[in-house]
Amino acid sequence: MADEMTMQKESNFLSRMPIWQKILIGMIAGMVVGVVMGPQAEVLKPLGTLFINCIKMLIVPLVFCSLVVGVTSMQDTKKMGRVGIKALVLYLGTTAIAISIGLGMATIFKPGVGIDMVAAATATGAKEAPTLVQTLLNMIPNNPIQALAAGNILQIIVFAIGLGVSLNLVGEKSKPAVALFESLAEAMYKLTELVMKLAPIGVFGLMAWVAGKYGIEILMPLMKVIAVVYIGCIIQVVVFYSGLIKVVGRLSPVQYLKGLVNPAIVAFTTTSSSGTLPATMRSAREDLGVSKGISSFVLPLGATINMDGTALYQGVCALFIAQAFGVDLAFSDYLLIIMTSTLASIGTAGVPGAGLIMLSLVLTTVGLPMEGLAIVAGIDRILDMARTSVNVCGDMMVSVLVAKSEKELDESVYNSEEKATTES
Ligand code: DAS
Repeated sequence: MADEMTMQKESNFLSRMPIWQKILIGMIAGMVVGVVMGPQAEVLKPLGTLFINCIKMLIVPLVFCSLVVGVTSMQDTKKMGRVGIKALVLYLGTTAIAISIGLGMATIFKPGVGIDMVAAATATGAKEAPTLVQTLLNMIPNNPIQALAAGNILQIIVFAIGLGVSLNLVGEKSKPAVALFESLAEAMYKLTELVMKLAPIGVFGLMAWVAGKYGIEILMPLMKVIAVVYIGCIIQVVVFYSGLIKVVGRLSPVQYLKGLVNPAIVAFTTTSSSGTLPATMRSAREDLGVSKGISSFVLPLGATINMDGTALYQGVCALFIAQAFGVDLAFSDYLLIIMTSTLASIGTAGVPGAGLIMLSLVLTTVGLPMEGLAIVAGIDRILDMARTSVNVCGDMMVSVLVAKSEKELDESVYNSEEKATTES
């Protein structure tokens, strides 16, 4: 009887524990187990893969249904255009600031000085940068079903917006279809909630694998790069984003930072903005009071084209590689890095490691040796954790500011001390 009572108490305690504490415990436990087990911790990776696959399963149906609902909830097409323009201006502006912070940090701390690398005679080919026209044309799906099946998020966004606008224009007859999408979106939100209960276990498996794979000693020579990227990311979120929330949104930066906890941790451990989208949308709505219409429109867009953390990382790594190979950069090279990193970050997919692939664009454009990729590739997962978290924090900041400007921010939710992180 006493044992049953104890087990009951323990299960009540665990069920009452806030989800973010469970995720944090999973993360710390994973790091400890990974360091103890070393490379053998690889056996725990499937726990993380299971969690990542579950959230990947959500992405396409969640983005598609919530975007259609987001658009149909804005009957006023003019308003949707206004919201889109506000989001795009904020997304591009914050990306340019992120790159500038990255370049400034790497210029001050010079992480690459002292590492004498000699570029090989022939630089290996890099990913060709699609022209702006090509990038825009590629956003229109030839076959929307194929775009959905392939998970081409940019094409899914374009098709969902088109479908939503068309349903608005059809009017009365579209009510059953809109109702169907609304119930499908609700179902996706509920499925997200269920999948998020797996987060602590998934995070444990991912962190054990990462800690076991990298250990501590391997990171020593590259600790400076990691430190510069992480400090830059913290400045971007705690100073720049919080400052915009305070000055532009006239809202409490503390409440904004509290609302970030869940999605930031999920982004940190999964290194996937798209994969974190279900958690991002849930926290934006339930912790920060962003309306469904705004969150369903602004966040999928941001998870696809707004990668401030990636842009900051590309600024740091471009300078790190230039310093490591002794290449002097002119002012025009810095401008080139800012422009290329902005475009490269827009083109970066919200999936693990995408930023490293796009870094080759920046290196080629500025004429830096591609061998530099190999140096940073070794610690890419560690850097990806920070940059993905910033990507997600930037999306949430923009959704709050846009919702506030459209009077679609529930400030009673935004200012409440109770956050979804307090729910089990
Ligand atoms: N991991 C990417 C993301 O999901 C970012 C990156 O690789 O730079 O946002």
